[in-house]
Amino acid sequence: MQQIEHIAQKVRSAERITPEEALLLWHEAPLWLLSELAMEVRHRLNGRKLYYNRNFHIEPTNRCVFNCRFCSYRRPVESPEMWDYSMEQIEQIARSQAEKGITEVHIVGGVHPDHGLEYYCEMIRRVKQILPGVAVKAFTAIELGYMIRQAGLTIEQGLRLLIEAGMEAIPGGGAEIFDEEIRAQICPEKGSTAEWFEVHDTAHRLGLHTNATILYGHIEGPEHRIDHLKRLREQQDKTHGFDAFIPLKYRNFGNSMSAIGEVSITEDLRMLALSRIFLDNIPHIKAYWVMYGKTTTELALAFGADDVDGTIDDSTKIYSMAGAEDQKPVMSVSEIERMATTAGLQAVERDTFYHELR
Ligand code: V47
Repeated sequence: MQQIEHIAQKVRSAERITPEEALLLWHEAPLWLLSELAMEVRHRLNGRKLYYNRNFHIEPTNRCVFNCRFCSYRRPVESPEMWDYSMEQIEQIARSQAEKGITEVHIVGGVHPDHGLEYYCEMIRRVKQILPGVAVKAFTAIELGYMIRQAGLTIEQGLRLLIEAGMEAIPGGGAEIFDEEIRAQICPEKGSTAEWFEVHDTAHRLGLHTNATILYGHIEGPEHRIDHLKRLREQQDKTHGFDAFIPLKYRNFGNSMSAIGEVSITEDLRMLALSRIFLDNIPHIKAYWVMYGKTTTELALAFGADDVDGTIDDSTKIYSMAGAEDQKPVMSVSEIERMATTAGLQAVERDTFYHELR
C-alpha cells in the first residue's frame, strides 16, 4: 500500500507515472482511489466542463475486405444485410441532417474492395457542398491506409488530397490493440499497428486533429492495455495531434468472439480512470455513450471522462449490431445537460476541435 500511496502522490502533484506504476495501480488500487486520481487529473485539464457535440454518422458500407473477429457489422457481398450506399444516398443522408445545428459528420465504414481514393474525395466534396459549415471527421487509419496505398501514393500524398477535398479530422478507430501478438489473433488481416501510427503521425504533421481508441475487454490483459497507452503517450509527446482518447469496450453480440463474454462495469471504470491518469498529454477522455449505454456513461463521469461524444441522431449501427443497449441511439441536448448537472458538471457544446460553442 505504501507503493500505491507513493504513486498516488505523484499523480496528485502532476508527475508522470511509469507503465510499471500504472500496472500496479491497475492490480492493487481500490476503485475509489482510481476515481479520486482520475478526477484530479480531469479537473486540472478540463475543470468541471462536460463536453459534447451535435453530430451524426454516415456509414457508407458494411462490405469489408477484412474480417475482424470482433466485428458484428461486416456482411459478405451476397448477404441481404449488406449495404453499399450510392453517392446519391449519401447526399440524401447529408441533406436530411441540414438545419439541425449539426457541427460534425463522422464518416466511417467497411474497407470496400472497389472504391478508390478519388471516390472518397468526391464523397467528402459532396457532403461539404450540402453541409458547408459541418466539419468532416472521416475514415479510420485502416480505411485511409488501404485507400491511399491502393492509389499508389504515400500516406502524405493521399492525406493531402483528402484535406483538399474537405477532410478536417480523423477518428480514432482501427487502433484495436497495438500489441502485435494479440492483434494477430483478433484481426489478423487488418492494417498493422505500424500503419495506424504512420497515418496518425503524418496527419498530425499536416496539422490534422485526430483521436485514438483502444478495443479492450476481449483476450488482452492489463499489461497489453497499459502498453497501448504507453505507445499513444509516446506518439503524443512527438506530434501533439491527439484531441481525445476513447476506450471502446468489446461488445460480444453477433461476432465470432461472442463466447468470450463482456467485462464488468467496474473494469470499464478502471480502464477509464487509468487512461485519464496515464495519458497526461491527451486533453480529453471520451466516454462514448453509444458503446457504453447511458447508465455506464453516467458513472464514467466520476472516473475521468470529460466528453460523451454527441447527439448521434440514430445514425450509427456499429454498436447496435454488436449488442449495445440503445438499438436506435439518440441523445438530446437536454439529456446531456441533465447528465452533467446531476454529476456536478457543466455541459459545454464543442465543435470537432474542442472550441466552445454557444
Ligand atoms: O475500430 C468494432 C470498434 C471502432 C466492436 O474518434 C467494436 O471520435 C466493441 O472508432 N465491440 C469504430 N467495439 C468506432 C470508433 C469511434 C467511435 C466513436 C467516436 C470515435 C472518435 C471513434 O469500433 C472500431 C473497433 O475498435 N468495434 N466492433 C465490438 N464488437
